[in-house]
Amino acid sequence: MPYTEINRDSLLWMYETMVTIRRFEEQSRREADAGKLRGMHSSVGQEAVPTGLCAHLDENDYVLGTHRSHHHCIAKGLDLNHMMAELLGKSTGTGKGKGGTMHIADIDRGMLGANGVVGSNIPVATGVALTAKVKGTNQVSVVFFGDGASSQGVLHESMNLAGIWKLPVIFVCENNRYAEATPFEYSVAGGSISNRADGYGIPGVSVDGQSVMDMFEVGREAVARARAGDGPTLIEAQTYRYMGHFGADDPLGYRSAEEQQYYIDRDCIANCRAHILEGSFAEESELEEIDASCLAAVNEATEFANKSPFPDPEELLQDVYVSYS
Ligand SMILES: Cc1ncc(C[n+]2csc(CCOP(=O)(O)OP(=O)(O)O)c2C)c(N)n1
Ligand SMILES: [Mg+2]
Repeated sequence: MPYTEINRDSLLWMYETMVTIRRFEEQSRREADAGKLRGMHSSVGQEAVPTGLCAHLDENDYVLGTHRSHHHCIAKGLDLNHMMAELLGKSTGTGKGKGGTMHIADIDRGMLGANGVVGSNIPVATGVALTAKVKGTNQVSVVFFGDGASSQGVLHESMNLAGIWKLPVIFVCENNRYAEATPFEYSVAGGSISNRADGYGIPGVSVDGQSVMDMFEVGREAVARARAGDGPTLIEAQTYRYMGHFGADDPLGYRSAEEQQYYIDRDCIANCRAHILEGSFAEESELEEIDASCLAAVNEATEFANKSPFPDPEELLQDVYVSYS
């Protein structure tokens, strides 16, 4: 794929964002292994997908995620300290510690929420796009979801409405080849998710989700299309999660070591690093400085989160959607 508009600043931002996500996820895993959080779904391996897309968004645009959403939140610019605190259930977290890993949201930064109910954010993002269109705000709504979620009826209803009303929504399927232990080949009829866009008269594109440069190109076009009022795009990003579904499962129980290695050999961070160096966009030493600052930021967030207090039990029923009093 020809890379038309990727300048040094964009490339370095994307490299930094992906390294930050990787370090954050490794640390989250350690915190989970130490028993400080539950239900952590690692996004290691999938960093390029939201990074290449979010490079085209500003803070007024919206992102909606899934149960596996730490990478979406970081790519949308959420504060690492408050994210890590949310994971550990602390009062300084994005949701004051009541949401946890699967429900991180920061409305001020346009992250309308991760969500543990598979597929549920797809129609919400479509409604958000409808609001933007009716109000004429020029905002774009991006929803990430998995290959498993792609067979939920709500995606099809949403693509239909977004198609007829030309809504500024981008449907991004992260096809990491598995829904828990169920392989994509078993659960997706027709062998392609992007082809499903044809039925709704909207563009559907399959892209190498391990290449942040490819994601950037496809994202640029989809965001421009949405902003121009030309309607939605369905992006199927071919990617892979390196870890188990949620940490406690052994992925080698349902996939081969050779398959895992195939994707690890095409790692998005190594791939971007090579692209930067080969194109002389930066020196090795500059990348090392970025690596060090990403690690330092994650370490700082971990310290902040661990030192923060748990919410007061008196606050249990505050800020919750439904309470019994
Ligand atoms: C409506 C609903 N059904 C089932 C589940 C249980 N569940 C949690 S994650 C998951 C698999 C999702 O797979 P996919 O959409 O491919 O996302 P990935 O985990 O690969 O990121 C399932 C079935 C759920 N959380 N919500
Ligand atoms: Mg999946």
